[in-house]
Amino acid sequence: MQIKDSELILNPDGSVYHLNLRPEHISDTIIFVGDQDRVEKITKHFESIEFSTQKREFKTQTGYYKDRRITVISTGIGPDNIDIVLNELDALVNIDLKTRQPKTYLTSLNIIRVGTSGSLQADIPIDSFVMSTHGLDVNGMLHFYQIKGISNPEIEDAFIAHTDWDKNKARPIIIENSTYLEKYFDSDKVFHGMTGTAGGFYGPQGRVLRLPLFDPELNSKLDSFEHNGFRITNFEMETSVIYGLSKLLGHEALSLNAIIANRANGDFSKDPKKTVEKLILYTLERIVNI
Ligand code: R1P
Repeated sequence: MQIKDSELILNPDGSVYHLNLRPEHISDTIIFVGDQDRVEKITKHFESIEFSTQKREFKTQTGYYKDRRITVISTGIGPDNIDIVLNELDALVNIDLKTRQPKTYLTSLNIIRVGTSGSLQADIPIDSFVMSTHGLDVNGMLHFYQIKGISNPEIEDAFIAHTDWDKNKARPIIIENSTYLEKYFDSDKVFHGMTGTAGGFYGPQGRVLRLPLFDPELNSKLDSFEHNGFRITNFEMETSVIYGLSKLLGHEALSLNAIIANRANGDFSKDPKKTVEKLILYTLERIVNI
C-alpha cells in the first residue's frame, strides 16, 4: 500500500514534514528532551557533531560521544508532540520514503527521554532521578490507536476504582517501559515508579490558579494509589505516549526524569539546571553500553 502525499508529508528536500530530517540524519540511539535548549546541553559533551537542524520546537543534533553515534532531539511539550516525533522518526527508518511503502524488515530504535518532572511522593525528593517503570496515560492520546496488547488492564482497573475515574474521561492506560533498556540505566542512583503523563500543565496536573478543578482530590488520589507494589511517583507530559507508541511501532523506550519539584511538600529545586546536568551525565555514561 502506497502512503499518500497527504498522509506522509515530505518537504521538497525529501525530509519528513515537522522534523526536517532524512533517514541518514539519525542514529538508531536517540535521546528525547523536552526543551530545545537542552539539546546542546547534551551535545556539548560530544566529540563531534555531524548534523544539526531545527524546525519549530523540534531541534535535532547527531554526533559522536565516545565513538557512539547518538541523535538528540527536542520534542517540545506534551503528548501531541510525541505523536509527531515518534511517527516521523519511525517513518525515517521503517518506511521507504521514495516508494512510500512500509519496509519489510523493520528497524527498532533505542529511545531515552531525559526530562524534568514533579514528584508526587514526599520520599522522592527534589534533585533526585526517577526511572519510569510504567507510563500512566491520563491524557487520552493513545486511544486513537489500536492499543490492544500494550495496556495493563488489571492495574488500570485498580486505578480507575481508586480514583473513581469519571466515565466521560478517556480510560487511563498503563504501559511498561523497555526492560531491555532499563538494565543499562538502572542503579541505586534512581528511584523507580509509574509516571503519570498529563495532557496539560495546570488543571490536568491538579494546579489551581484561577480555574476550579473537576476533581480537586485527584492528585491526592494519585499519591495514595498502590497496587501490588506499584505506585505513581511523578507527573510530567510525555512518558506514557513515548512508551505506548514505541511499543506499538516496535521501538525500545525508557524515560528518565530529573525531579525539579515536589508536589507533595511544595518544594522546588534551588538549582534545576545542575540536576538536569547530572542526569545528562548519568545518561551519557550509560548510553554507550547499549
Ligand atoms: C512542562 O514544563 C514540561 O517540562 C517537563 C514536562 O513533561 C513538560 O514537557 O518535561 P521537559 O522538561 O522534558 O519538557
